[in-house]
Amino acid sequence: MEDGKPVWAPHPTDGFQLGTIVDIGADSLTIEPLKQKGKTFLAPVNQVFPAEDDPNKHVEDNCSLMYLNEATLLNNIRVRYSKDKIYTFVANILIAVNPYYDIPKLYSPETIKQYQGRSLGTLPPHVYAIADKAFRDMKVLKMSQSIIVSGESGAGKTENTKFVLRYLTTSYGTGQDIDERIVEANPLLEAFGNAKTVRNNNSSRFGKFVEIHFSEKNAVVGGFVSHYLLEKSRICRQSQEERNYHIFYRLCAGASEDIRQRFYLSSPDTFRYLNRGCTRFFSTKDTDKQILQNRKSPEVQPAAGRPRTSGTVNQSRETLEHCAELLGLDEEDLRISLTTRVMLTTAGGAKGTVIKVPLKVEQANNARDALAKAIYSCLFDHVVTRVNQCFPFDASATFIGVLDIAGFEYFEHNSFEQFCINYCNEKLQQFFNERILKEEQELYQKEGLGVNEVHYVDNQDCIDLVEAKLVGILDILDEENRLPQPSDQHFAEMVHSKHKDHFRLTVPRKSKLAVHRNVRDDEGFIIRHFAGAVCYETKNNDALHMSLEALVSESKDRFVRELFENSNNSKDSKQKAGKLSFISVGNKFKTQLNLLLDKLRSTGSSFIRCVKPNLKMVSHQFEGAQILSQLQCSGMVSVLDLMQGGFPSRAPFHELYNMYKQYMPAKLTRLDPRLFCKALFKALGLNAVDYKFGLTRVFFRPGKFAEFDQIMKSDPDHLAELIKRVNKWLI
Ligand code: AD9
Ligand code: MG
Repeated sequence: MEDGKPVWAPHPTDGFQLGTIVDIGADSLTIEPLKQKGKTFLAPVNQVFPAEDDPNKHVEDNCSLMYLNEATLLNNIRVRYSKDKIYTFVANILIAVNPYYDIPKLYSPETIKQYQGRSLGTLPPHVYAIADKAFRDMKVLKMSQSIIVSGESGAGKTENTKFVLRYLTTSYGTGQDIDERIVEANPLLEAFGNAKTVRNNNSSRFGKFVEIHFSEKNAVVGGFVSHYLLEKSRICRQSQEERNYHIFYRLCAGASEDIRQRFYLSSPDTFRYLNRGCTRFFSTKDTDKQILQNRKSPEVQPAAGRPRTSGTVNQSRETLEHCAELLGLDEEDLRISLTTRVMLTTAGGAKGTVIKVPLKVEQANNARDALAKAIYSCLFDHVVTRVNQCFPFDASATFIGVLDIAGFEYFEHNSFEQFCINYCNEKLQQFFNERILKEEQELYQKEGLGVNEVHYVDNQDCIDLVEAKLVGILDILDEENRLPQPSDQHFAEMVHSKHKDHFRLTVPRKSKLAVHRNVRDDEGFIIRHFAGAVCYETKNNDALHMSLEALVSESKDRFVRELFENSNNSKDSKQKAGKLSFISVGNKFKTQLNLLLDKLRSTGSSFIRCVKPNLKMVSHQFEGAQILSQLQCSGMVSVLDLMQGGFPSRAPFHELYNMYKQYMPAKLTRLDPRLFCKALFKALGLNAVDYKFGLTRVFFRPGKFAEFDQIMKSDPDHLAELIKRVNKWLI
């Protein structure tokens, strides 16, 4: 950063601003902003970055910039976004900014055609380029592929996932029913698993991994959806401006008279579980489309028929009556199970006497809510099972899986749900580091390039804190729940006592000294995640009493009975008779997650990082500072550090040969590709520090490949001059 040259310095809302360095201190720099001459300010040295000469220039692959840092990345994305170019590559990673409006032709059938069979980088960055790369890699390497889509709520994960699925089935399907079914499973899953939140009108409240399976001949043969962590708290409570799952409002709004009567449906305002948030039937283009699509696919409809959790028991006798009827239960049994708790007494040595203890109002409310959550969560499992029955396959050679799962999150109150999501993100971040950072370094080694090792923060310690045997938080939680009197406070104490002085773990402080703004007075713990510290509360009201669970699993209604029979919950709790059935939600998720990661590790992978441009959810508004923090959270900054110190652009010898042989004299093209490149580079007088020859490809320093390409494709006069030089050098 020479004197007088423009630099990027921090800006509170834009992320960065252009300025020049006017003075250099011990650890801070004095910056004069370009836009406000004379108004100098101080900036920490490590937050000031060199800028490109032309701040309005943008590039398709960020790695072809001269300076790779978070500021030039942010600026490149900003300039491109202002021109409706929402996709940008950082090497093979795709960044996708949510445009919040339909960009004309961006996803048209013609665009789909264009991307088929084209190498990454030959066309503008696009989610289709990633989808096609996955397909070609699968075909050539005969290896399954996965595409990991990440980003915060409202960043566009689900939309991009749908574009990938649509692209693959349109391009490589067999033109049969199955292609459509894979795409059309989405509206159904979204009806039951998506809801309006303050961050996204169509927020996915579950994670999914959708696999498209292919035959030996690389044609679509079927699909499979795995789902993770449906948010259960929403069933009973929504914050202001948020809603319960879409399906409830749609049923209330659109069910036929017959169904309305059978299920005692009325306006959402009359249901306790729906009327405390927002009940508006909002109509986005999206939801209209979904409803229409639902109507087109009657064969998956039966699964949507029976969400019976709205209108649970309160003091009203009538509600109890309806609820008992719909669940196939005896009214009096249900009333007793909701208002009392069965306990085994050991008093006076009379071991095993069963007594019924009446519940306090709050406890009874919790029991009712736990029942509703358990039913809905079993119902959701059932919907996914039904969906999977719609695209069965006997045998598949390979698959392409797309992962759409919530990104790192923290709110004012963080519960077990956030804990699981963030634990999942730690695992995915580790996978990203492994694939991008570790493999990059391994490639340098394999190609015989002597470059310095790049260090990145390994988060294994954080993962161990959660999942280690016996001492991990999940096992401590299970242990707590095996106690006769589990308590939130005791659980938190156990976590702290087993991990004294753990770098990743701290006790929430009750005073202003709190280290994080999330800290509250409740019992809990703070975990220092890769993306920031989060305070978790250990309150848990999800426990479904045994008596309630036993009651429902013996319902007269076969459908209700089977819902519970097929869920793992009931099996678990029967084994551990008398215990609460939420015991292993955490450990079940751990198992699921580890299976997912094993699967991801066995596939080739691509990453799509989605970015939310603003909090207002509107088009054409780029809020730099919060976009920057998303890029930092997603690990993109470490990637840039690695690339800046290394050789981000690389091209196999044969590719360069094919690309440029047409411009070169025959004498040169008779050489084999490696020699061809060597001779060409020497003849051009390229600076040896700007590139390195590996065993199979040339590696370029940041920005140098673009320079080279420009020389090669410059005007005819210049090219003639070049050829002369090459000829001379060859003699
Ligand atoms: V959440 O974690 O599930 O809450 P997502 O999935 O990241 O979130 P989603 O894909 O649902 O976000 O996108 C939010 C909204 O942005 C969509 O409903 C669209 O209205 C809008 N969106 C997203 N991507 C695009 C796009 N490529 N073109 C146009 C888009 N609109
Ligand atoms: Mg989503």
